[in-house]
Amino acid sequence: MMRRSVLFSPLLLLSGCATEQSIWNAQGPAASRIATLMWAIIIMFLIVTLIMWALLIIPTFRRGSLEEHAPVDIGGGQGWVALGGLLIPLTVLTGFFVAGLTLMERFPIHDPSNTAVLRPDILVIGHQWWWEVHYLDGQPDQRFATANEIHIPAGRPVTLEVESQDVNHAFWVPNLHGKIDMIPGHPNFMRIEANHPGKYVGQCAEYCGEQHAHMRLLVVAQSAGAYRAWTQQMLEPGHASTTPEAIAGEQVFLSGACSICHMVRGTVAGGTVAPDLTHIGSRMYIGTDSFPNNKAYLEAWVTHAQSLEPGVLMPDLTDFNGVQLRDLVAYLQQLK
Ligand code: HEC
Ligand SMILES: [Cu+2]
Repeated sequence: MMRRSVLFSPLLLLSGCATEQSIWNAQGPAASRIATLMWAIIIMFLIVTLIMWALLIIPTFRRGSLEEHAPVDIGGGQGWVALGGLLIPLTVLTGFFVAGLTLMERFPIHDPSNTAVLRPDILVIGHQWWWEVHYLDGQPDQRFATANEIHIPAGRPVTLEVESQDVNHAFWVPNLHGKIDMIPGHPNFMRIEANHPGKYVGQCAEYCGEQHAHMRLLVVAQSAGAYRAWTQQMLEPGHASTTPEAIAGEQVFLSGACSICHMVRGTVAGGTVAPDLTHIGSRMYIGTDSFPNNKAYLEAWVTHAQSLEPGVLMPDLTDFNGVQLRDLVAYLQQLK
């Protein structure tokens, strides 16, 4: 029993990963198709490898005359070379090349029956090292921006337009779809769909500098009702401060450096070079989905962003006393 569990531990590790960011656990139609092709390639690879090993090992157990073991160029055998070196690789690789191209064609970026001009639902702009997210759906007064946490309705395709503000990035949520490049000045499109409500973790998949590894992403798929409620919440301006701490914290935020870089809609903070903080209190993580969004991490982030994520484009801000820091974090937390 013991030995068997040790034997299967690599498999257990794989299934352990499958609950989060994983290509083995397809949660949308596009990811399922990619996974099918992946399994076909893995199985074909195993078959070819097994045959190769058999061809190598079986002759070593054969006894026979010297004549029988003569080099191939004497006894003929070019047929084997042509078969194993040319015909089989050509057939297998051409087959997968065609299968790959056919699969790519099956990812329409918008409904093929809809001939209207392509209009994406969400625009995602990559920054060093965070994601700017604009909801373009609906009427102009229904549009809003947020960052790092993308909500989508479950069971419905959503068209994304992706590009970059600085260097190349790549958008990748393995449970939902393949990778797509985010290139400055060159928009790309992708249609993602999640079969069920849930949280799907993504990651920038193109090396983009020092904090590339922390450039995580969270996609939250919700039921239609929950999604509608979320968009209504996002359309609201920043929550008015009511507690004494939050009121004091708002003053710290607006009078300090924060408002130069960050936006909180409904206040004078109108910075656009950093994540929109209008509803930061409602996000699950901070630091581009790298740390839990709680009091301790918010305090650490504001004063020591450079220790948590060295090189990140937010300086350490240490000009406040303890009370001001507490108030500032209270203000951020109530921005739901
Ligand atoms: C020089 C510009 C700049 C200033 C000033 C600045 N920030 Fe930031 N801030 C950033 C950038 C850039 C990021 C994104 C960092 C990353 O790559 O994850 C960020 C991220 C954050 C985040 C995490 C957001 C998320 O969704 O992950 C919080 C919270 C935050 N800043 C709060 C503050 C507060 C509070 C202040 C003022 C005390 C402040 N910032 C001042 C540039 C700035
Ligand atoms: Cu990157």
